Amino acid sequence: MLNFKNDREKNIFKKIAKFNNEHVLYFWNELSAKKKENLMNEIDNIDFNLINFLYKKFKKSKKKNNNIEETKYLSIEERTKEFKSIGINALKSNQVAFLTVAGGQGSRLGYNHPKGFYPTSPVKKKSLFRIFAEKIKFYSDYYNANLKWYIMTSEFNHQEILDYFNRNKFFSLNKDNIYFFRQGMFPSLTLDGKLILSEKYSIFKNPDGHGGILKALVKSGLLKEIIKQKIKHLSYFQVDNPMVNMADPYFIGYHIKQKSMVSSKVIKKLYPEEKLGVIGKINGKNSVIEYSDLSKEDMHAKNDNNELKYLMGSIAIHIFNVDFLNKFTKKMPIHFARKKIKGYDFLENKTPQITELDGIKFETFVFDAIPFAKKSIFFETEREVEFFPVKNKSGVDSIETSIIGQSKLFSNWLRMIGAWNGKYNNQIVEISPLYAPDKELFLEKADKDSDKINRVVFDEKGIIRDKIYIE
Ligand code: UD2
Repeated sequence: MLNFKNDREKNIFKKIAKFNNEHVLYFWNELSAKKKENLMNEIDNIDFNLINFLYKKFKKSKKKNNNIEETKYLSIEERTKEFKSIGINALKSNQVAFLTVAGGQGSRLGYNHPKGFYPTSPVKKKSLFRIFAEKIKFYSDYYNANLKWYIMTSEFNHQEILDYFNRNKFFSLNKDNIYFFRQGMFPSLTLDGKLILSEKYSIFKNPDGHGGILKALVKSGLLKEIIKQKIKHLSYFQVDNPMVNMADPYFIGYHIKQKSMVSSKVIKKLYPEEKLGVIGKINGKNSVIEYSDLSKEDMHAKNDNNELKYLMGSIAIHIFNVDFLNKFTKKMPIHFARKKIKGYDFLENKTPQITELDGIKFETFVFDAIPFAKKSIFFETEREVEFFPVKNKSGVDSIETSIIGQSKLFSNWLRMIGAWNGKYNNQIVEISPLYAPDKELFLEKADKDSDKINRVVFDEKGIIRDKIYIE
């Protein structure tokens, strides 16, 4: 028999009973007043009608062919110097700011801290956050600009990330130029549509997907701030890719020249199942169709040249026009993912225990804004230059593949200035972003530094060293 002391408690029970979720009050009688308050607040904040609606949608959902038509993208060969100079002007005049999404749980990596702390650079094992910070530091100095950095966190990791930046003295960036803001959370459900109790007094919620970014920017007041600072374009990237070129003047310039509202970098997929959203038109509108929403048939479809019909994949590097974000009022579609979630099991005739439950996570995706944009563009980049994500413990997109990819890329930069004459033979190579964060800037600087670089690359006998770090 549950004991409810006052009207508030009784009303909470009524609400929860109406939606058949009484199990979340299973431990009610043993909770302290504070814990009861916590649970009641959480229940108060749940929109049960929305949850029921989504659950019904989930039950009916099946992967369908999406009637995707092909769409255009700017190929690497089509880049021009004009884009570069437009991009550089925008960077120099502080019209561009950076936006990183770091609110995810990184469960695939099996790492107990926020993914941004993960040691990722080949030699110095710099964390992802440090690598990004050093790049931003370089660009700020190089362009003599006051470049701002917005980082989206979630309840899972907000404080830990803040403490980390504080501990590391904001990696020598101006602390006032870095902003942290939390995304929203959404309750997960069991496969039979029930809420999950992760603690006796708390309901399990997952971050609401990177599509929650707009809501979070508005709620935190940062969007207003961004507009006030006359920032026009937000260069968006995920926390998992150390080689992102977040200040790519060609991409920024093309985005501006085309008056694009949302721009996306794309690469050629290596194989049909590669976990990249593919680009195409749906109902005549540019879109990214997430790999998990693509039917098998579409995934493997070929065109007349026997190439994959949906070949170009998004690598989650975008530029958003601030004015577009400010006027955006559409509701983002919600996606479902089946996940293992830790929570109490409520099996009959058994005291509930914490276990791994089969659950459903609801999320929104930031690229679902693309079809709502009056103008959007896709821009090709090279996988070997810009895409070495760290997502899995081992195998594809893991730290091993990332380190090999980064080392090969850096050895190629050295080859271009004549400081690498042999084969790449599993050497571990790193060029600090503080020396040069991308190829063009490296070539510009390294030409004058060849003696120093040769001393780092070769040993006394003129043999390439196994570990090379240029700073
Ligand atoms: C993402 C893209 C995929 C492709 C690939 C390239 C999605 C849904 N898919 O796949 O199409 O471009 O990247 O690497 O994005 N995050 C949050 N809050 C959340 C959820 C995620 O900030 O609620 C962040 C997370 O910290 C990470 C990024 O978003 O930086 C990617 O999330 P993911 O791991 O779910 O996406 P992934 O790698 O399957």
